[in-house]
Amino acid sequence: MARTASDVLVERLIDWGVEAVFGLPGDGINGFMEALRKAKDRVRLVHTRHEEAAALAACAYAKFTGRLGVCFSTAAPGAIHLLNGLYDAKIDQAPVLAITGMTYHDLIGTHYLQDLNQDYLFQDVALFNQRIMGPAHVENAADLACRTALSHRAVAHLAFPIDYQVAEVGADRRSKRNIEGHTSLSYSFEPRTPPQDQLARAASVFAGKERIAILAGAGARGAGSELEEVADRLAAPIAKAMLGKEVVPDDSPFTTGSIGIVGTRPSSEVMKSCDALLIVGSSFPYTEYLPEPGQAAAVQLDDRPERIGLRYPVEVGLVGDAKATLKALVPLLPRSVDRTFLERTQQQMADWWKLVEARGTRVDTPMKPQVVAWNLSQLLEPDAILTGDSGTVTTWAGRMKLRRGQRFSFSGTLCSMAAGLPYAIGAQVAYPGRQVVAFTGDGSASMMMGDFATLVQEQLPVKVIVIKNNSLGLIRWEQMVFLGNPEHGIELSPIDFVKVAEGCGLPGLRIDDPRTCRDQLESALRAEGPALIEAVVDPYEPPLPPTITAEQATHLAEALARGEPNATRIGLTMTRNAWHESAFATAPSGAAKRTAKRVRESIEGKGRGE
Ligand SMILES: Cc1ncc(C[n+]2csc(CCOP(=O)(O)OP(=O)(O)O)c2C)c(N)n1
Ligand SMILES: [Mg+2]
Repeated sequence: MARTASDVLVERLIDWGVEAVFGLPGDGINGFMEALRKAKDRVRLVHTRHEEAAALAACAYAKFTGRLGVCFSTAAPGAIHLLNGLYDAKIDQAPVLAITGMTYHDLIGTHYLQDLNQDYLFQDVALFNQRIMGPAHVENAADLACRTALSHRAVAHLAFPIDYQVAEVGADRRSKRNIEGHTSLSYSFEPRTPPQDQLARAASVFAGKERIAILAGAGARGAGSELEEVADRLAAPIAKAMLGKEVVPDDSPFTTGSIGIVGTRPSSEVMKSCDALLIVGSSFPYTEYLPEPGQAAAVQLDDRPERIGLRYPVEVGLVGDAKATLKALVPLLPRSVDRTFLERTQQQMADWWKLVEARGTRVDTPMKPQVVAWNLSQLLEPDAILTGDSGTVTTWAGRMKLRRGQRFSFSGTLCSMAAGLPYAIGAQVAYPGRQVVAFTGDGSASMMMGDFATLVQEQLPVKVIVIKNNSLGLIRWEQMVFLGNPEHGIELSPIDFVKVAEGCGLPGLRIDDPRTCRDQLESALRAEGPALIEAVVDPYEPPLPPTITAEQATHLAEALARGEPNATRIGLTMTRNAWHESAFATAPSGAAKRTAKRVRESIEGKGRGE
């Protein structure tokens, strides 16, 4: 059978080490499908139910492995569906290649069916973005696409006209200058380290400092042990941006866990009081959780020079690979003899974890979402991969205790809803032998329900935990706490996810009793294939930040007074929580008590509102 341009592309992808592609076919990509069919023993087709899931899964595959994630779609609508996942990859710097079908090469731009200039459309998202112009163009374009995506951790896109997909090799006229075989699979990547004098300058910033803090992000993944060595040397606690949650395990003596609104109180405290800061591989956006500009002498390590100084003024910027640079930096660092700052932080962390346990072992009903998170973190296998989502669920996941060897990621900077399940699909394809758990909200799950069936179809034993509060929970709190408005448009008519799961062919289990939560979770996690756990939780449990500002408390009180329909339930929940947590130094209980008082006052005087 004649060799087509699609065969060349698929062979080339295999040569580049691609083992799986995520997508769903259509008339605009069927020529490529045939090449995939012919190569099905060497490259896995992961058939998702939505192209967005395919792109997000490819992104997660790339994030978890560092290898190229590949997704594909038919022309126009399929390509448009890919975009959200591709933007996730662009923004979080994951190497992803998208292959999209495109209308017949000689009908482009003629208002033909599904005639969309996808290369124009993808111009912003893709760093490498080309139309394939015939069989002789495939290798050149594919090599550069793969090399660009990998070396820049970026998105590459190839738009492939339908007729060219099935064009026979040799049928097109190769131009004289396009010498056959002139491109290759060459790809060399050397982790960069800054020059020695720059390292010495960076190390000297920490001399004489007594309260050094470290902020670690996604760029520090794989450099955990070097980072712990630095932390030990400098007696410096490590606060982790959510994308860097897996950098060092939460049971490391050096970490204060997550930072930011979803983070821990000790992370906030170290940033508030540090006199020096080391930022490693992080563009953590919430600058209000960093030291005040001018407060700390800072060093930033990033492999993107343009990101040095992005969020905090730095004295020395180190441009390089995190692992290699930290390794070179360690011997130059002054050894902090005074370990008071670290030890005080460790005491606070002990209190924090007790608080997390207290929240996670409450037996009141409706069940607190933290109970599910707490039990899950106890039950996860030592090498489990956890994927998160956007919502109040981000807070519950952010405060889970990840142990050494476990991994975590989510759509971090784009913060897209509904990424949890596709991320789990990508992770499970990459690591078939590991336990993979998606921790998602009911709003997100309802956006991505079709891909429950992907778990069955593709035999991926992913466990999906849906935190069901019948609302877009995070938005309720944002409307009230950030703007002082009563909630609006955030309720969700309840979905029976157990039935949906069963309808898709996977077992479903409902948990609504905190007393049986652990046992039920345990049995669901033990299931051989995929399973869905619907955890019915208290919709009024606030995702409390580490500390509550006066402005936030005022806004909440205003919202309640202005006609928040669930004011009484919210008031009661917050009062009860403040009482439960009053013994913990790291709870925002001082502030929570104040808030509860204002809430009570505003409920009593509610009639005076709008
Ligand atoms: C695609 C997308 N749409 C909207 C948002 C804004 N958003 C962030 S969280 C959220 C609510 C998520 O609801 P759910 O999944 O039920 O989680 P919960 O907050 O209830 O835990 C929304 C609408 C977003 N981040 N992404
Ligand atoms: Mg919800």
